[in-house]
Amino acid sequence: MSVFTHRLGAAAAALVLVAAPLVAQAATTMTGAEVLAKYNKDGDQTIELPEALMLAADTYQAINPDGDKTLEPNETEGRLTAKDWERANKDGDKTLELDEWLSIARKRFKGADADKDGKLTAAELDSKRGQLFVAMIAH
Ligand SMILES: [Ca+2]
Ligand SMILES: [Ca+2]
Ligand SMILES: [Ca+2]
Ligand SMILES: [Ca+2]
Repeated sequence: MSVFTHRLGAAAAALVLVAAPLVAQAATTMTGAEVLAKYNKDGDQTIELPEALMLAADTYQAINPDGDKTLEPNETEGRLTAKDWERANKDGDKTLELDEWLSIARKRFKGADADKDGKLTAAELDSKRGQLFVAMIAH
């Protein structure tokens, strides 16, 4: 391999390293405090599971601009990974139905609920797993 092509290869590898976090970046990022201020409707300082699922259902509508009853992969960019799709898309079609979407939301909520009390606090929302939930539902 010539020095020139070797350098090109290194440059390409560096580009991939730089680009990777951008691809994984959430569509919207919000802190736990911002999430509570915007989405917590009942006056406490937490998001409970029923609130989380209602919120996820709202998001499902909000990010579905073509107005059909399903999400396509381009509509979940920055929110779901290919692996989420693989796991949740039980019927194996190319679309995500509401129940499939909510099953992911429920799983991410539980993953973020470190103390397992059924509520997400600002701190839990700010955790790494909390931010996975936030990335999914922020809109
Ligand atoms: Ca609440
Ligand atoms: Ca759609
Ligand atoms: Ca499906
Ligand atoms: Ca909790």
